[in-house]
Amino acid sequence: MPLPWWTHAVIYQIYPRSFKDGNGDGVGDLRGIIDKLDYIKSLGVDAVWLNPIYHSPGVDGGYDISDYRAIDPLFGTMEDFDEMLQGLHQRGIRLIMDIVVNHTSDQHPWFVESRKSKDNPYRHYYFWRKGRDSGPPNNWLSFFGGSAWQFDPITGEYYLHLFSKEQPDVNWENPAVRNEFKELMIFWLNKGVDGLRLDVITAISKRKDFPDSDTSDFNKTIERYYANGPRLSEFIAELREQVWNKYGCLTVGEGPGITPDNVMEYLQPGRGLDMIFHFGHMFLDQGKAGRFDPVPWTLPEFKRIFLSWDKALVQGWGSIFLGNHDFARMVSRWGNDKTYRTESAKLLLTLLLTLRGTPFIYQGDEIGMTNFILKSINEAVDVESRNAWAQARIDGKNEAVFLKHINYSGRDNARTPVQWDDSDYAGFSSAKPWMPINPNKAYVNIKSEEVNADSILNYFRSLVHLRKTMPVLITGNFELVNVNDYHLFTYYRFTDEQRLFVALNFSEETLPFNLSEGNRLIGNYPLKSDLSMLRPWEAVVIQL
Ligand code: TEU
Repeated sequence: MPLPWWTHAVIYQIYPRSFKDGNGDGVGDLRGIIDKLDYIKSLGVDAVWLNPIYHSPGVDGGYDISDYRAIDPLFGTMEDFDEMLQGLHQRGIRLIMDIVVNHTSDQHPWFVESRKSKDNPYRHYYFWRKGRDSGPPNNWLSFFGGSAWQFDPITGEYYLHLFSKEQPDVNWENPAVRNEFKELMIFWLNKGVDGLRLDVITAISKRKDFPDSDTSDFNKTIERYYANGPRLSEFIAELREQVWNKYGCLTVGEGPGITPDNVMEYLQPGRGLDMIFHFGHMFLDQGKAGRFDPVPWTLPEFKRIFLSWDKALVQGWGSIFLGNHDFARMVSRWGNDKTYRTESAKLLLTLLLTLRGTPFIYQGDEIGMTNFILKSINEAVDVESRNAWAQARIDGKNEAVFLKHINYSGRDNARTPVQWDDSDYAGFSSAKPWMPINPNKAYVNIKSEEVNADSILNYFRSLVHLRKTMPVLITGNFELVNVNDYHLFTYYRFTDEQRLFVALNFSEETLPFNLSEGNRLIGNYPLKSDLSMLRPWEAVVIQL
């Protein structure tokens, strides 16, 4: 039986407000995407995952939705959407829409009604609870700092919001809510959308007694209290049976809190999701207090995480990503964005495109875009950074230290406009963009990469071509070599017919290494006669 299209796809993530501005208001939009359809096609990718473009007050970059069936005017019109979708399909590119299933905006009509009175028909679309000892119902904390409960004076009760207080969690225990979400998924699938990315789907089943969390480790709290609720598999199976099977659409769930031990519960053939994003590596450098509590990481830890997830997903299908709109730029986080930006960006792309599982590449990572350093916390735009600093200030944290944390792991890093050329606004817009342009657009931009045969962009294209011409990279087994090596990430991909070896030097060292076997299929340094060493941040893929 042939594997479904998404198993051999490369998927490109577009964060629309930072991709390309098509109407000169300084914010990316659908017309901007339409202007760049040929560029997207030139990457060789098979699908686009588009972050939310629905009506939203914009508290959380569009993840606070007030109308799931309407395009926010910031991004354009439904006609623009139809033109973009048609343009993608004409180029053989599928579209995956982002459906936020865990919460709505507090401006959504459902919530506007729900908070009006305790007997309002929409009251139980959300979670309302009485306070405890004149405080919140339990000790849960929001991802964005502070309590996960907001007191509402109209009815004197608290409502749950795992994210900002403007994002009340919806109640999937309520069949009416489940039907609402089925209907809105069907609305977009009827428009011809090819897949759904389901935001924080692992949190939609709540532990209805809302027990206090017994750990101060935030990622443990997510795993034990927010995600993996008692009816999660059941709710996913209901969507599979009543919606997704009818359309044959791709479903990829965002899975904070899942583990290698439980992931397959959510990927059961015929009952589950097709793929799920895990956060093992993405939370690796987060301490007990989460994103703004950075801790050092080591390459062996990084490799062990990939190994454990590859083993866990042998029966399922993995998704591979090293960055997205929620995390720092991959070359700044995992690579060396100073002396070896080009080499390490290519190395990370080699990892992304040669592991087992469908690779998701985030806009701008194909040219090694880097983090953007804020000079002051006041420059932070993202609600997660701003709320976290507000809480940190209450807790008496040092501003300079916190700014360092925000510059290391804040989400604004990934949301500076895509750098199309070296002009004032980097070819992103004709007006001052909503977010600052990274000054390195002078030399980090698509235009200059296009004309350089050795650019990161053209290396990425070659990697995509390699992945599409080597079935072993799609279905081949994965065998990690020497997990304890602190500098080298090396592994085999093999089937009965083909065997590849990938060697990645995650260091500034030149290391002895025998490269004499086989023939090199791709590498991020010029070929050399001396095949006895790996240069700093050198990546090679060898056919044995
Ligand atoms: O992210 C949810 C999530 O669990 C985290 O991975 C994410 O990093 C978040 O910032 C907490 O640190 C999804 C969306 O990708 C994110 O953009 C939204 O802010 C969030 O849900 C709420 O919808």
